[in-house]
Amino acid sequence: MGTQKVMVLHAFVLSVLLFRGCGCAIQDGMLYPRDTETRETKDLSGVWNFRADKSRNRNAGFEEQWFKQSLFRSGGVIDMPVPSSYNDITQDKSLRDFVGWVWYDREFYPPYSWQNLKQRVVLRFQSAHYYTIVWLNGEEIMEHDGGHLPFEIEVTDNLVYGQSNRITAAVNNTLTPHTLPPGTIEYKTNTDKYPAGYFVQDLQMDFFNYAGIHRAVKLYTTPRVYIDDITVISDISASTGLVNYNIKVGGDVDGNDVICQVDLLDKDGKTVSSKKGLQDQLSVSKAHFWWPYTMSNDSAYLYTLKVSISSGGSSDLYRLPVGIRTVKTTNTQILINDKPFYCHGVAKHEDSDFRGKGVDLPLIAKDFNLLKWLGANCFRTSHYPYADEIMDMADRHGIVVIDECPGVGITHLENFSNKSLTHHLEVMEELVRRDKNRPSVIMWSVANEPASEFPQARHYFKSVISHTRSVDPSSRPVTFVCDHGYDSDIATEFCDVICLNSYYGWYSDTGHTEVIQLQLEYNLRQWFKKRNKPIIQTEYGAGSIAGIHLNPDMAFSEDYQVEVLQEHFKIFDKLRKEFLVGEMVWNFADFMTAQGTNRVVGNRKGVFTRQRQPKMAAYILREHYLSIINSTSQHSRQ
Ligand code: GCB
Repeated sequence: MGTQKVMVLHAFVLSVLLFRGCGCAIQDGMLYPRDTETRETKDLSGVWNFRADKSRNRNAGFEEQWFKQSLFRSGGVIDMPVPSSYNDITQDKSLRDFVGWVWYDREFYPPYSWQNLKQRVVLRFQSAHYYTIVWLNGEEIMEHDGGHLPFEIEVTDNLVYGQSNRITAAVNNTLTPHTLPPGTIEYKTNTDKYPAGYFVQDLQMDFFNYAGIHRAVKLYTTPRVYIDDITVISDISASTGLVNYNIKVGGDVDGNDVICQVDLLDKDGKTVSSKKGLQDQLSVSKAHFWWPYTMSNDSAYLYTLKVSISSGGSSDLYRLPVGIRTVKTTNTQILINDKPFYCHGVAKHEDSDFRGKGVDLPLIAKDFNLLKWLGANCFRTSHYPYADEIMDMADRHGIVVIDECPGVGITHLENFSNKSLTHHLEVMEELVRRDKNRPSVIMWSVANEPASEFPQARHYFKSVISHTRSVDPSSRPVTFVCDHGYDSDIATEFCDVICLNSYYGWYSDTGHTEVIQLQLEYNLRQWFKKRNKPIIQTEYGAGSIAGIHLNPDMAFSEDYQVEVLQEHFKIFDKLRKEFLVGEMVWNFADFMTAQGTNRVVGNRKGVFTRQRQPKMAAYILREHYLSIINSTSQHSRQ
């Protein structure tokens, strides 16, 4: 096969096939699967069969129809844990760096009790990276474009009882100019240097493109007439909490025939307010508001919204955790429940040894303990939506979240095309649908460091931001994170809060900590002058290799990282009294990146190592955050 032909084939496999646009996944409410008296979940996490399609055109799986029978019948398989990234599980370098389709399958037996005609059964992937096609018993049932967010399909009529059922999933990690994040496939055509058909994936982001089934796969049941979606918007009036709710019913029913009972329960299970009807307002006198843990001794209070519906002989019940709180901004403040909130936290990644981006409860629990130990009261989900389990913890622990979509690396002209924009709008819809009821989420971030100086950026971000506002009924602030100069950016005017990344003393004037204060203060003041909006420094920092100490310090020593941070603190402490509403160090922990000469087995700007042990920087950050907590005595603010 000539080089030209192989190139064409790659282009076909990695782009056209990626976007067949079936769009058959459920597009409705997609409430998180929970066990209730009327619903049952079955977690299909475990060890699945796995094979990467290493054929030259990456298309053997489709040509040979691997989905038609058990994967082991069409070739060799290996054990692959779900959830997990597949990249770091084996000793095979070509699998770690693989680009293209990988195939998974597993069998399961649906319980006879589900055969009851009154049940719907739904198959849900909590997330898979990046493009996924799913078959059940050899029949294609859904596909989904994008990682980090759930997708699902009703499979009631596809299941067979009394014998095993097989789920097959093909997942492709290829990033193109129109995916989020975007990337490009580069074909190396010089046959003096590269084998025929050679290509590499170029990334426009600074983290490893971990791939696979990253979160749980679940089956869950609902009754035939079911609670499809719940939207909650809370408000406060003096000490009274108001919960506006709207319930969408799914199934073959007219909304008028549905009886709906809504109860709000406190932590003791006591009903504090009740209403009948699909849409109304609940009122709670002397309510416990949802506060960040640094603002109250009674923080992170979650009520339970118990929704019960019935229609004909069918009834459904769902319980949603609800926090009562408001978020507003002025030109110099973020207000939570009308009190000023100063965000002192971190930017994170979903990243750790072995499982890559696979959801991992011990790691999640450890990270929240570390956040509390640091005195951090917020984090940004840089640079993509994090797992529900992480967001649940934030709700429960009173840690505030800037919820970011995977719009990282929008830096090439093609990334601003209508095709990219359309996808970006859909992703924001999916993110808002998933997280709209979370009290911890105080702001949406639609992108990280886009080319906001391009003329196309104005229309693009105006559209994404206004669309996000229109789909979030609770009017949370919306932003994108900017690394361009105040004099070149033309798109932050649509943001409610200006979020800025800069690396004084690191990417510029490396080694010169003496210029940090001057440059940082000048930049922040210019931005405030330009936009007259509150500002968060969403990234700043320096890399350090744990264990390297140098005095006098130099870049990559722990000592240098400490000095860079401390110089920033001085300006933050000053501007916090004016318009600065937050600071977030880059990064919480060291994380894996693509290989490159400026990355030492990953990005080392963590204040913790990748194994979550503290560097010197973690101790001084802690001291700084605890001093903020003490100086603002935020507990007494309410
Ligand atoms: C940034 C990016 C982040 C990088 C970081 C760095 O501005 O937002 O993704 O990892 O800088 O360390 O270069």
